Amino acid sequence: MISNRAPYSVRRRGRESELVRSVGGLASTLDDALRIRGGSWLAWSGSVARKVRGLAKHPPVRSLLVPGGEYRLRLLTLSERQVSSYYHGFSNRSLWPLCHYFPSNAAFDLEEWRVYESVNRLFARAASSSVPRGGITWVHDFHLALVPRMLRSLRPAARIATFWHIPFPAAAVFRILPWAREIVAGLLGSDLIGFHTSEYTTHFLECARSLLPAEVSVSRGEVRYHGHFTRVSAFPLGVEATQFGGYGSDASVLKEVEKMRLSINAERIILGVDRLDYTKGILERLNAYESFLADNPQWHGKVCFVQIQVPSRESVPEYRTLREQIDRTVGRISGRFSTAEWTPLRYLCHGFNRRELSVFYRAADVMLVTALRDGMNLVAQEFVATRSDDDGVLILSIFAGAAERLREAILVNPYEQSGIQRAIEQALGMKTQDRRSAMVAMRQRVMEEDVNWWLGWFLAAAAPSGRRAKRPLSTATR
Ligand code: GDG
Repeated sequence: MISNRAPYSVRRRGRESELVRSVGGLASTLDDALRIRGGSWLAWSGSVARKVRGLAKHPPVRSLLVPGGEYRLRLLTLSERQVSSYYHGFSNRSLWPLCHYFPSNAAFDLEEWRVYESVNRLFARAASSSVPRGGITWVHDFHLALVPRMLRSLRPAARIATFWHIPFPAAAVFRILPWAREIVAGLLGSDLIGFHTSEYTTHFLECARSLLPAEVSVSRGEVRYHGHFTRVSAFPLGVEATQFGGYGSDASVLKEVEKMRLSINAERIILGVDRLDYTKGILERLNAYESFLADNPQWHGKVCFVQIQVPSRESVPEYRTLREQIDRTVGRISGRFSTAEWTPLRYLCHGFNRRELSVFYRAADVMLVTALRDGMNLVAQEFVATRSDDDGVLILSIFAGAAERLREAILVNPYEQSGIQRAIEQALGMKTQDRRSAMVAMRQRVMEEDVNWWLGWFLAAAAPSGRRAKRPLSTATR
């Protein structure tokens, strides 16, 4: 496994260091899979070294056994400059905004690109010593797009599979990136490239065709470039559905749900859960809620919108500005509508673990996911998985990858404020029977096509015989 962040962080305890597992998320699932299969995981340590001799060319790689000793974690130390240019810079300020259709938020800096390239080379070099014989090297995400080709040149026989976790935009947008060709060529060092949706897959293939002298079959999802064959396909990621479903019917969780509903003291609860990011459409959602309240006085005193927001990327200026805008908007709405008895909005600006999130998911009547673009959006699927009561309404952006799987949600274009407002009105007025039939249909798919279904399918497709791997029917058939 090769990814930017590791599933563990290192904590110092006097002279000793200890590995602390990150809570929840896909990393934990992949960690579990490696524990079963064995192997190694190469990632940036997450910390920044101020001065280490020879860091730029030969960074120290710390090799640690994960607790229990099932596999090795190999952690790369990066310098301050490397982290700021490769991670905060090129990854988060060039690729991220462009892939989410925000070219105006993107900055393109030659120096940052060069550092991105050199850090990708460090990863490829470090990985080349642990390429498994007969096994798969799995590269994750946009931080490491050049690694597949670099690793291929060092280890021509390696079996390399890459999963891209964010949207892949239309060729007309991706071509804005001055190094678009290099990124596409870099990814094509893989034997398999996976995306969340068929739309992203097609976009990537069209980029390969228009930017490179490559033979491309869009319909078969195949590329031949410099004599190397790559299969490109959609593998929509699922969630830890069994765990969330379990929380949704756990007696102690349900007790907390009751307590939460009593303390929020509203007939209906609307919920938003996001990492703070301009791609998530938080501001758009708040504005729509404000106009909903302005136009629907009959709901005053009866509805509460709970927005959970986990701070992220605070060193990138766009994120700091957004945080200020959201803070101001929340203040404006609360000030405008709150009364001594009623709080129309609760704003929780910190993270929660899976069990705590499940209490919110289960307590909500309406879940609002209004991402302006989102590779998949796991939160929407987690909400559905938790609803073992088959109740609750999901309002979902058409620009989230999850909309392909959750077609029975109330689908909205998040760029249309009045559309979000109408969806809120519709959701609050929906009959029990209609809520149930939509939730039952969505839940069946989320439970069947869970993260293990995805993992098994992707690994089968990544294996040397993978060209014949078909989409499995469901987890039940594994
Ligand atoms: C990227 C792509 C794609 C835990 N505590 C909190 C919290 N978590 C967990 C959630 C969920 C995950 O974090 C968030 O996943 P999302 O998919 O919603 O969003 P990104 O972080 O942007 O993830 C995305 C994903 O990669 C996987 O490929 O789906 O499109 O952008 O599992 O349970 N989340 C929040 N608050 C917490 O307190 N918001």
